[in-house]
Amino acid sequence: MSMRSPRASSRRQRIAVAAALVVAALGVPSGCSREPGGTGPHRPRIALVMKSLANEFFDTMEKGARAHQKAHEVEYELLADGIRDEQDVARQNDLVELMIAKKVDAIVLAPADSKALAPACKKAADAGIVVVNIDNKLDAAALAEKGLTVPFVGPNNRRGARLAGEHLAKRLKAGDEVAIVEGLPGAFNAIERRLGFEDAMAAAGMKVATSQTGKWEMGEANEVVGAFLPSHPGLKALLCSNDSMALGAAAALQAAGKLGQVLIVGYDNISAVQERIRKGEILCTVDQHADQIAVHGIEYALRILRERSAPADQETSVDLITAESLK
Ligand code: ALL
Repeated sequence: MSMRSPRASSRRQRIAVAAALVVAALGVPSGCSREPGGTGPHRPRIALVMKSLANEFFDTMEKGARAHQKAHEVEYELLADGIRDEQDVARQNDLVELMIAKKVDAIVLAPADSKALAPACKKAADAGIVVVNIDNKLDAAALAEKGLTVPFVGPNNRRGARLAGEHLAKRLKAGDEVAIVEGLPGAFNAIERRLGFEDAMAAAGMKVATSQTGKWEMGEANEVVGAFLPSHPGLKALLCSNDSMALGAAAALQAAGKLGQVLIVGYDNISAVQERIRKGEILCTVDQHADQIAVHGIEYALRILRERSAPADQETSVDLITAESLK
């Protein structure tokens, strides 16, 4: 039979006090909600809603977020989910609705479509849920129409694409023909990347012979590039708005016997593309630090919950990745 000694119970009390001090020092949000029917404050629940988990970019994003949560376990709880297909906007909408039903404290969202997700964000905000937009910016007009302000934490995609385009331009001569492989047209970051590529090509005097969507997908890009290659035999480069599409473009060039002759630019810095850059099959990509994008959004959401303030947008970094920088 075990009896609790006064020494053991006072040790337990000391541990409880120490734990409370740690929690206080870590600044657990004061505005957090309470367990239903419970008495003590609970850790805020942050929902991370991503796009296609089949894309390494989002897998890296999720891993980064999970590592951050593990290191800040006492501060918050993380619920993470995403869609399987880049274009499944309806499913992503359902995921946001599900998080609203779960009464999370904040939703950190990388929207698959900049306009279509605005109503779900409004619904979340009306339910008192903090919404932080990451990665792909929500459409300003769609938000204004709903009378909603949602802070954006993410990169300047036009600048990132321009960096890659400028690097490519050094390998071309004025008047050379290039093609752009765009992301989904309803995504603001897809539009911005096209504009960034166009900026760089215009500044260097290149001719954009065609610009078509590969819908962010390897297979789609493979098809679209395979289809336009024969009608543009003089193409010198393909500027792809993400790495999945750069891989699809590389396969199309390989099938046409042109891999290595037509330069390829990607965006995301996924591992498969790093390998191709080292081999000289892809010229460069852009690192938007996938592992940190959601982390910045989560930290931002925690800050809003804590301070109940509405901080301004926050720009995250983009870096050019070349064979040189990978050494
Ligand atoms: C964007 C990301 C990545 C990704 C793409 C595909 O929002 O920034 O570039 O490859 O989505 O979903």
